Amino acid sequence: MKSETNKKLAQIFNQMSAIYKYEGSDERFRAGAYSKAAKIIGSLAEDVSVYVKNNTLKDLPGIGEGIAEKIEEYLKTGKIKKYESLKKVVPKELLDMMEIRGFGTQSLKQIRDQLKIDTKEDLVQALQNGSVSKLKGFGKKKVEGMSRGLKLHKTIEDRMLLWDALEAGEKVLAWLKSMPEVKQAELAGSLRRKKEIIGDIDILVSSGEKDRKKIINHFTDASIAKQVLAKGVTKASIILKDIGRQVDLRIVNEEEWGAALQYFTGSKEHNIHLRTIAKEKNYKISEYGIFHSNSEKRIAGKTEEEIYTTLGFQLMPPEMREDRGEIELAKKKEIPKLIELTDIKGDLHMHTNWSDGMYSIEEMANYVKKNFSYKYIAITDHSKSSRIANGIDEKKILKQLKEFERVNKKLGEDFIKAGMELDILADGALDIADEVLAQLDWVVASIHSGFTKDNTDRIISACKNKYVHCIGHPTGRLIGTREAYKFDIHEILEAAKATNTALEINAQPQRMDLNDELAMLAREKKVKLVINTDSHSYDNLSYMKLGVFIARRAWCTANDILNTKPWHEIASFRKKLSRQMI
Ligand code: DGT
Ligand code: CA
Ligand code: CA
Ligand code: ZN
Repeated sequence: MKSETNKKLAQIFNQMSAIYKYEGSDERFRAGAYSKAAKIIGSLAEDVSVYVKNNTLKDLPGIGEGIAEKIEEYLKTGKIKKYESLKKVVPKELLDMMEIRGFGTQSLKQIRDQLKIDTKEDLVQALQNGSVSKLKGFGKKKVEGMSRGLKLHKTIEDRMLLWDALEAGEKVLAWLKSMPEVKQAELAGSLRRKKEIIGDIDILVSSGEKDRKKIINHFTDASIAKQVLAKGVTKASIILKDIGRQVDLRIVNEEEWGAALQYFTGSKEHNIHLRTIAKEKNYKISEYGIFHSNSEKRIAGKTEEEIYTTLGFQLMPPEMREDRGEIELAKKKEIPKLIELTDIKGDLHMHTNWSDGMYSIEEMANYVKKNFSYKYIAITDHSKSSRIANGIDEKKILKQLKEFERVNKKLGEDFIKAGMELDILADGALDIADEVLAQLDWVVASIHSGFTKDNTDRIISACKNKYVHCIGHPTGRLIGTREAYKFDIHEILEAAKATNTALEINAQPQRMDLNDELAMLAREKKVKLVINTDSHSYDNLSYMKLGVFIARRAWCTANDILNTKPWHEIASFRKKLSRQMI
C-alpha cells in the first residue's frame, strides 16, 4: 500500500508549484522544482520518513536543501508554513482550474484581476455571458477552446478515474473486511466491471441480520466518512474522506449473496436483458434471488454462478457485462478465457533519466526484476523532437545501446530490449535515421503534436515504416482533458494488420488508450495488441493491471496480447527486415 504521507506531500508540492506558476515568470524555476519534487515524493517506494531517518533525502534526484527542509518541517509539525501563506495568493478553486485545457495561468490571472472573480462558478458564468470575450487577448478561438476544455472537464468532474476509484474502493473494502461480522465483501457496480470512469463506488457485504447495524456504523464512522448521505437498515451512503466521492454500501444475507452481487454489478443494460430472458422462462429475478413466477419459490441466489446457470448461461467475468453480446455468447457456452495480469511477460514501453523518466536504466531494470516476474522489458526513451521530454538524438541513442549492453551483462541475461519511443512528425516521417533504428529491438511510434488534425495518414505512414513495431497511445486522448484526435480506426486497423504493427493499450490512468471499444475492434480484426505502462517512475509500473482490465473489457484472451508471449515470438512477429537481425 502506498504511503499516505508521500501522497499528501506530493499534493502540497503540486499545489505550491501551481501557485508559483500563477505568480508569474519570476517564480518559474520554483514552480518547476516543486512539481518535480511532487513527482518524486509521490512515486517513492517507501515512506519519506525513512529517507529522513537514513539521511538520504538529499540523495534523491530533485530534492534540494530547501525542499528537504520543508519535508522535515511537514513530518515534524504536519504543516508547511510557506504553503500556508502561499495558499492565500489564489483560491484553490481557481488554482484547480489551471489543469483544464485552455485555462493557462496567465489567462486565469487576467480574468481574475480584471473581472474581480474569485470562484469557479463566477468564472464559468463570465465565460458563458460573454464578459471574458470582451477582455483583451481573449479572441473567439481562445474562448471557444476554454469552453471546450470546460465541457470535457465536466465529464470527469464528479467522477473518478478507474485507478483512483480502485485505490479508494479497496481501502474501504479492507476496512469492512477487518470486521469478523462481515462474511463476504466485494466491490460491485462499474468498479467491478472496471469501467474507465467511475461514478460512485459500490460495495456489497453479506452478514447475519443481527450484525447489520454494527457494520453500518463502522462504515459511516467519521474516520473514513466525511459526510453520511444516508443510513438505513440494509444500506448506507457516505462521502469518502480521502477523495470526496460517494460510496454506497449494501448488506444482504448469505443466501442472497450471489443474486445481490450479480444485480449490483450490473450493468443496468445487462441486467435488463437478463430479466427479459428470466421472464420468458417463467422466472422472476431480483437482487434477492431467482424465483418461480407463480409459486414465489426461490430457486437460486447463493452464488453468482448459480444465477447464471439457472438461466441457462455460463458465468462470465464482470468486465464483459455490458450487453454487448456476452449473454448470447454465454448461452452457447463460448465465454472466452480472458487475459489475466499474470499472463503478462514484459512491459514494452518505459522511460529512464536518459529522457524524461526518473530513474536510470540500471535502476529501472533492477526494480522490475525485484518486483515483477517479467521475462523482458523494453526501454523506450523519447526521441529528439520531443524537446519537453528531453528526447535524445542518434548520437545519444548509440551511447544508450552500450549502456543496455553493460546492464544486461551485469544481469547475466538479455533482459533489457533496446527500444525507443519515436515521434511521428507532421508528415508521418520519423525523427531518427534508419541506420540507427535498424539497431533497435523494439520501436514504438507515437504522436505528440498536431492533435487538432486528422491523424490517420500520419499513423498509417508510421505503420508502413519497416522499423516501427508498435503505435503508442494510438488516439492521443487524455481522459477529461484532451479528446482523441480525428482518425479513421478502420483504415488504421487495416494498415496495422497488413504491416504487422501492434497497437498499444497504454495503461496510464488518464490515457487508457486504446480504450475498451477500440481494443475490441482491433481484436476482431486480429490486429495484435500490446499492453504497456509507459512508466516514468517505479510506481507507474503497477498500472499494468489497468491495461489488462481494458483488454478484458475488450474480450481479449492472452493470445490477443503480444506481450504475453516469450520474446522470441515477439521477435518473429516484427516486420521482415527486423527479423533478419535477431
Ligand atoms: P456508475 O456508478 O455511474 O459508474 O455506474 P454503476 O454501474 O456502478 O451504477 P450504479 O452505482 O448506479 O448502480 C450499481 C449497480 O446497480 C448497477 O451497475 C446495476 C444495478 N442497478 C442500478 N440501477 C438499476 C436499475 O434501475 N435496474 C437494474 N436492473 N439494475 C440497476
Ligand atoms: Ca457505481
Ligand atoms: Ca451506486
Ligand atoms: Zn512514453
